[in-house]
Amino acid sequence: MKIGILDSGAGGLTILNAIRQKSPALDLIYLADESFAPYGEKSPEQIQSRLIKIGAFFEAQHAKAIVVACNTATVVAIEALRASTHLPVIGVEPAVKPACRVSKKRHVAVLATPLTAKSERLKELIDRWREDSQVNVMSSPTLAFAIDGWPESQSKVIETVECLCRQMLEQEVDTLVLACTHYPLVKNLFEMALGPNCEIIEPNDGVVAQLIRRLDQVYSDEAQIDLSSESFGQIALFSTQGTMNMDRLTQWIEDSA
Ligand code: DGN
Repeated sequence: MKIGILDSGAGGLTILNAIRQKSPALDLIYLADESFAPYGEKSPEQIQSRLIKIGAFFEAQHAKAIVVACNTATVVAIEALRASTHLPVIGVEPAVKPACRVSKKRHVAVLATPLTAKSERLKELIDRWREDSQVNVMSSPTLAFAIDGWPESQSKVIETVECLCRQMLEQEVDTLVLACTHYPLVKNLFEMALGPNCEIIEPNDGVVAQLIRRLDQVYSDEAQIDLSSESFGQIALFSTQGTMNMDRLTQWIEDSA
């Protein structure tokens, strides 16, 4: 059973790896929309029409479900994609709920792209789950794109992460939500800059659980065969920028597995 996974670049590979670990028999088609990156600087309408095209691509590839492995695209365009395809569509959302539950000092930071940071959906999640926690929303217009440029952009990535983490430490944040799928690719840099007293929350587990639930609901017996098998399915990588970044994407998968 094939699953289509999309992101603007390498970030969604963190979700691909999580799906692979939980359900290795699924065939995974990954589309890095690099010619249109970064999504964080586009208008919602631009991302919506982009996702509708990518949905049609996955349908043509005979995918059985689509995972929008990008917070930005989820908050601004998932409904437009759902309206355009008969396939189940699973998105990724900022993990505000688990963060507010684990924060001991009741001080959470959510780090996202500018579009996610100013979205209504993030506001709703914070209003719903914050209770007595203070939740600081922080955004970086450059970090996701810089991560896509790794390793050439390494010093820029390190400098940006350190600068953001300094602000979080000054504000005595004890729980950080990585609300862009690119950021877990450099989780070690956040861990180094924040030290052991700050918990870092990623969204992967929730997305995988939701995918499995939907496959089970929509395809029942057929899905069960793939979900219970221990054999390995295939991974196909596509980039809208052509083939030049394939080696780098493959390397990310190996490094972050
Ligand atoms: N990985 C995307 C996200 O989760 O928001 C980054 C989008 C972008 O291109 N900046």
